[in-house]
Amino acid sequence: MMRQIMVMGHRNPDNDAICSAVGYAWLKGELARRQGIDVSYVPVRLGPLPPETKGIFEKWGIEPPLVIHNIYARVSDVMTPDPVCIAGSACILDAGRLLRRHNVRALVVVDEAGTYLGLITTRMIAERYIAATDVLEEGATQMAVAADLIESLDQRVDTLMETDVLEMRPDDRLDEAAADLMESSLREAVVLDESRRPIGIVTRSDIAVRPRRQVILVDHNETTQAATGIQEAEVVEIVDHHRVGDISTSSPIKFMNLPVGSTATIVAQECEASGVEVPPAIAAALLSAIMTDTIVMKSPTSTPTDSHAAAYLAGILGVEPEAFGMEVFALRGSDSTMSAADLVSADSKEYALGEKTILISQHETVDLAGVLAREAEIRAVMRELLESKGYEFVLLLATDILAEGSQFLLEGNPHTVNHAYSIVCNPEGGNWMPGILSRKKQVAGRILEA
Ligand SMILES: [Mn+2]
Repeated sequence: MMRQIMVMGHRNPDNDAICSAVGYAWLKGELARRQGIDVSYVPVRLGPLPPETKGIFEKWGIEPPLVIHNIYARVSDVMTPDPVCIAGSACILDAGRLLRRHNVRALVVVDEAGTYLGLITTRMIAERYIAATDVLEEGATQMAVAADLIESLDQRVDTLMETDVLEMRPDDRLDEAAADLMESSLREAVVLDESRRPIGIVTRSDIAVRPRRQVILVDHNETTQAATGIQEAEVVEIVDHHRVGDISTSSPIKFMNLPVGSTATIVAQECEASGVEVPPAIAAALLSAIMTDTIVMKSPTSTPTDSHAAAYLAGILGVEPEAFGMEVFALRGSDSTMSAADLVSADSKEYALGEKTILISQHETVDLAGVLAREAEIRAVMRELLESKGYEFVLLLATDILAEGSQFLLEGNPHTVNHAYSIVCNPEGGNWMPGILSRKKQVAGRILEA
């Protein structure tokens, strides 16, 4: 099977997390093809597509990455697929021939429709032969034993097969399945599909070495923002533009972390440096991500490197970067059709603040008054999150792209935010914070250091 490396962005994916995964998976695949390396790079995402991403993907015919919920190793990662099968009505002689021809120790027994019935192994056949010697002990002649053995060659497989076999599904978590197999009396388990057809065999030796899924992280490098099970995976590369977090690796890896406006900028830079010909769809996805992360280059996180990358991608598309950016924001749709829950959660990030966890959400808008008109509804959602997740506080930045500032709405303990900005958080109406556009540069860091 071709080695597969997943390229994934953070939880609650934003446009940059998804487009950078798509763009970087494409670039790595292209480079691997050039070098004749047999690896496939698969972009995945940990949540729904933001509306602007959906719009861009539809317009440019980009396949949305697969959604995954965790990256635990699965039974399908270790099973031997396409097991050798034998009909229940076949005889032991046939079974013996199949075992020898395929050089395996177990056959899956199926009925005429191909449905799973049981398992027949070399050990079961050997036991049948050893049982024949019982006749000898009872004083029978060697001829009688030989006759019994000859007879057994015609015996039906389904009279000898084991039916008490551990059954697995390909998507079962490997750690749990492995524990079950160690406790099972047989050293093999069968893997069945939904219609109970055998699709694989797992033996104890298959689980002796636990495989680790290989992943490339883009747009994050912190455990709390990564897929569940990240500790079990092997992180082989990181491309990011956030603070250095807590992901650790056992071997040296390529870790590209730059203080630029978007991860897509770094991906674009890599494309340019490697001299590949970027297809327009990939250029559009990457450019859209630069534009959303830098709020059309207005955010203080935006650097000359971002402008350069945007110009490079816009050149491929024959567009003007800022105009393209405004079109991307227009794809987000209006705030009035967005639920308060989406408005609070669509772009929210958890951070560890000492022993506590905080949530900082951001909603970028061109209609701040419209958002604030729904304050009561929004605060109710924030309080619900605060209680259900046990956050120290939930802070929403309602960012006005045109006025270039953010309204802070806070639920929970305001102490840290009050202290960080020398303000008193208003429990009603919130606080207008002019010039604050970047959660990362102007909010998260400041709060974590306060
Ligand atoms: Mn980003």
